[in-house]
Amino acid sequence: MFNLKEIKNPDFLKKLSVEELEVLSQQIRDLIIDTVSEVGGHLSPNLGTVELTVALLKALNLPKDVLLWDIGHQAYTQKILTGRAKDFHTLRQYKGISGFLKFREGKYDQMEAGHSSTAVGIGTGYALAGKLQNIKRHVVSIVGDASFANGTTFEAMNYIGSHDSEKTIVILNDNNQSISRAVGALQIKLNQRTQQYVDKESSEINFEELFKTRSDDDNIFKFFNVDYLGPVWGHNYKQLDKAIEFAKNHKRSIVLHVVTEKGHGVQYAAADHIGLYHGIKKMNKDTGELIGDPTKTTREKILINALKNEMRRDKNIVASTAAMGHYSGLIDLKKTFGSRIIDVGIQEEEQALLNVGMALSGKKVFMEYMGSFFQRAYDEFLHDFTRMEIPAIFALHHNGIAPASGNTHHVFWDISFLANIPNVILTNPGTTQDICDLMRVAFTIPNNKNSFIIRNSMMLMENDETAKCDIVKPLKFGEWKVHYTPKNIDGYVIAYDSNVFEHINIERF
Ligand SMILES: Cc1ncc(C[n+]2csc(CCOP(=O)(O)OP(=O)(O)O)c2C)c(N)n1
Repeated sequence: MFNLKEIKNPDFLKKLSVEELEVLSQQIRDLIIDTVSEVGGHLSPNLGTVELTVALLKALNLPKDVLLWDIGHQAYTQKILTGRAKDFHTLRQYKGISGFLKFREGKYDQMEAGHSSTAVGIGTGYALAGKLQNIKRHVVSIVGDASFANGTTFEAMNYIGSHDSEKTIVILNDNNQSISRAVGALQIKLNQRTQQYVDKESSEINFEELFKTRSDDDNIFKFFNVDYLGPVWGHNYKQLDKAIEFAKNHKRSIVLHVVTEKGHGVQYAAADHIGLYHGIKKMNKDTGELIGDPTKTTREKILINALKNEMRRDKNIVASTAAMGHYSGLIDLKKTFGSRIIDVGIQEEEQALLNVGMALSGKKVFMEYMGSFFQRAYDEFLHDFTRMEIPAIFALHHNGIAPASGNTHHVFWDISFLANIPNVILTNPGTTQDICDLMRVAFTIPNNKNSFIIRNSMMLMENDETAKCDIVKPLKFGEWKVHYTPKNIDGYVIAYDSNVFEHINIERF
């Protein structure tokens, strides 16, 4: 048994046998489950990367070598093995351990993120700097299969393949899932490859042979002039050790295709393909029962319910998401509206451009984004929608401060970056009934030439959380709602969002 809380750095891993590594992995899994079931956090992505992280920390010499986790939501094992197990109970709390990589937590966190698909590009920078500074080190970027499909990763691959002297190792952590079901052509291809070739049990794989045979295959990485090794099973230490060693000794940049299981080691999490255990609040760790009813009405769900009414009323409306439709419920509308509901995967820019084409063909386009991920589509918003006066409706969910996720997920920059763009109507419902009313306004403006934005707050109004949009009263432009008039007026508070009600309470008491 290991005393996880006493681990200061991962050096001790180098001496451990496979049996000892397996004991350690179980202890790490237990700590992750114990902690996340109490304080919340990313569960299944972390259960899926325990062995991969241990094998990498054993094979590399951090922080001399560079290990970059894309998004960083799956790096709990790295935190536990680099001196942070003792503070792990503070996960995602004020002044506690962040749910993502954070420089302030020490030298082992070599990048920061929260948004996807940046690790491979940052890896190219570390590799180039290594060459310029004449530093001999390994640079390893780990990216999930869903995040691989995002344009930023492809831009980095395009760079890597034409810069032979800047070697990087890209680990494709392929669990055949995004938060929920993964989509897209890359996913289909990878899945075919995995089904055909992955061998979970073998400890006798000859990696020289594997490299020669699989690299001859028609694969997208070869097309980018980057070598390929895999697939290997990411929960088998014998395979992982040899594959990582091969990648380290290989002279050229290489993609190591590691197949993992999201939720590995915990039956209910491994069986989940909806995304229930991707990120959780609290849970009964024995049964997997999620505490704090995840089906509870949220403002996203109210907005999507309003959308459903609008889509029934107007057959010309199409609605899309970028891999987040299970949170809002948008993806559930697929049963009713079929191909009028689109999930493009983690491709916020493609989502915008797809909708430009549809709008130019006469469709009424609705796009939902989690507000902070909308930053990815800023250029398309300005260059392809508002500049050309193309009418569109955007719902930006989760606005406000994101205390548990932290500053990568705060949604308030949008106010300043949207408010100064012409042809934008920026709205923010106060009550949940306002959401219904605003949705009707958005879809019925005659000859609209604007992008109509509905910022949708993270907060849930206790007093009217059941708004079902049965009755809709389109709001008028430029009209005020007076919610409360005090007897002695010394000044006014003008507010928007659900904060309106907090201001009223401050004033009253
Ligand atoms: C730009 C951006 N869009 C959306 C998200 C929300 N998000 C967080 S994790 C995730 C799924 C990532 O899937 P994958 O890269 O395959 O990693 P896995 O969680 O399966 O390990 C998504 C969509 C994000 N973090 N960043």
